[in-house]
Amino acid sequence: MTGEARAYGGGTVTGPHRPTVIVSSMASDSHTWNLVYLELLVGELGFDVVNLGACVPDELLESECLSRRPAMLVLSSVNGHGHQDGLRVIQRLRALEELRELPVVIGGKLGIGGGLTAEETAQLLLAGFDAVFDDHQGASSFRRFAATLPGGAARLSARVEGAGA
Ligand code: B12
Repeated sequence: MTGEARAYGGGTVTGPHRPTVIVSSMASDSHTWNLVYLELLVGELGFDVVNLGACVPDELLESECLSRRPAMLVLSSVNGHGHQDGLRVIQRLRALEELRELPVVIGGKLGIGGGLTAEETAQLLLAGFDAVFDDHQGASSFRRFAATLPGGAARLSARVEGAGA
């Protein structure tokens, strides 16, 4: 199947090479529709998506990132433990030389008391996340972040042109 045929939505992204983005939950979280949503969104932005699914053990996340060398890792959590899970996971990934530069973002319903506090968000960023998208921010800031990845801006404009916007 060609890159063009796999493109989601109205716009067509041409070109044979689509970088891979890994979408994943973390160990404690069994919710799945958030991952389906992200798979569609990231695909629409012009990337090939590997969706690791729910309740992903830290070891599997690490080995998938090492073997696939994705353009970005997108972590999603909605069960309220995302702040805790995220801190543990990012520390593990950033401890590996090979994954120090990998763009890693986290989003969803990350705490149990509504949105994260500024301090909790800062903890995640300091621990190594490149961006935190707690639910109150919406998807547009995530789209803007994805556009900053290598080839990302070109992908967005190719899509806008393809959609006739
Ligand atoms: C369905 C559901 C379940 C099902 C899940 C089935 C399945 N296969 O997914 C079951 C019954 C298993 C379940 C279990 C639990 N659930 Co539940 N569940 C829900 C429910 C009703 C809908 C979730 C859903 O599918 N939404 C549709 C998807 C598409 O949207 P979403 O998940 O909201 O994700 C959106 C955003 O968060 C955002 N997003 C998510 N990730 C990311 C990442 C990035 C990078 C970005 C940019 C955006 C983003 O984009 C998505 C689209 O807008 C919600 C309540 C609700 N109405 O939302 C509660 C809810 C998520 N569950 C909740 C809880 C507490 C639990 C349990 C702990 C309950 C319990 N005591 O056992 C367990 C946890 C199990 C576990 N180990 O994780 C809470 C979480 C509270 C919190 N975070 O503060 C919620 C919010 C209910 C509530 N109001 O209390 N749950």
